Amino acid sequence: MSPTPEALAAARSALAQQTIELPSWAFGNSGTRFKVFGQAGVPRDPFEKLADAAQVHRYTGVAPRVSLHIPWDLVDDYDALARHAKDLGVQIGAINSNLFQDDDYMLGSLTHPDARVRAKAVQHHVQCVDVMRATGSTDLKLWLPDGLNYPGQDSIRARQDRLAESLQEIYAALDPEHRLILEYKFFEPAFYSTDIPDWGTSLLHCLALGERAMVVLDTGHHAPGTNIEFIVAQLLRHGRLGAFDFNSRFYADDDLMVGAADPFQLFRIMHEIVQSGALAPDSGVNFMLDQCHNIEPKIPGQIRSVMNVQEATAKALLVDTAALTAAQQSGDVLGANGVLMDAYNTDVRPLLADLRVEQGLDADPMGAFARSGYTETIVAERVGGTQAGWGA
Ligand code: PSV
Ligand code: MN
Ligand code: MN
Repeated sequence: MSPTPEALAAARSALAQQTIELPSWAFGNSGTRFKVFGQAGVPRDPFEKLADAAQVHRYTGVAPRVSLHIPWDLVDDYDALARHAKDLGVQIGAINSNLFQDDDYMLGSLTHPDARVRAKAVQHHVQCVDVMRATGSTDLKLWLPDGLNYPGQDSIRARQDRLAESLQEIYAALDPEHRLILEYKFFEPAFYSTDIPDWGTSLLHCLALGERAMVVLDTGHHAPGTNIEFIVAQLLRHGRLGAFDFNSRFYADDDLMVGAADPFQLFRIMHEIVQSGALAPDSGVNFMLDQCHNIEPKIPGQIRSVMNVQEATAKALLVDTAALTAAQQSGDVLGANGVLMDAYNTDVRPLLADLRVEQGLDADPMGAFARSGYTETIVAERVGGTQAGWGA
């Protein structure tokens, strides 16, 4: 069944308001633990990363914010960086702290047995809050690499107590308009026991902190087979889904382009978002990408990712909710599943192309960027680009 004109119009207006936040680290060189492949023309500093991110916004119209990672994006003058972003038509989004590249953190950061190391990790967040003040960012994003490799290495329970205390100190350093958003990941770099391995642990810490603490769901941070849309529904039900880190995984934390590995999963996630009304700009859910483009060109990689999120969202918006509810309530299992699959199988690309043209954009963002000559310009102008941060 094709969508009615009313359903298409409603989908268009919801899509016109959607925004997706880009990670600054997607634009620098990156790789795996085996090799970082350098690409010509990559940014040499955070100012150039913002310039590249602004290209993604320029051609998609829906990517107006850029997350920073500190200290990968360390600059002397954050006011100047925020002004630069504004001049480019974008703004600074979430500030990510970094607790995974300092020798002191070998046995943990916010959970470390030594109070000196914990204090150092807390202090790093106080500095991140200063960056938030200078850039107008409202989200402080924490991902904790802390954990154990061997049973008995440390007390699992004591680490949770230390974590709760450290998080309390960080939360107390926030301004009233700031949020603390807390990511989880089931393994890596620790392999036996991770200190925030799952959404339940993240949620418990958030509940203890207060209402401005929210869970971040990175789609790559789950065991194979995990029903991620269930987690989305559950967190939304409790008003604690603060943000997504979107990416694709075939195996673990692959950080590949969102929608590449499992577009159907992305659709199912967006269906829960739409059903809960969480797509609205004031819903409090920040739709961010957390990806690295190791072998593909970076700006087009981000453009494609943004488009993949838009396509999954458009399909979710086209679910015939009345028909779905009727089928669900009458116990029509196949009918209900059919309604969902009809929406998933709709080709939404013409709808999105029309919407872009209506917004004064090119119908084909990938082609328009390729034709712009931007890649050739940066390849000629930027010599000696640096790494995204991984392995830097
Ligand atoms: C950790 O794997 C993670 O997903 C966190 O979000 C980090 O901040 C990010 O990767 C860095 O790329
Ligand atoms: Mn992440
Ligand atoms: Mn990750």
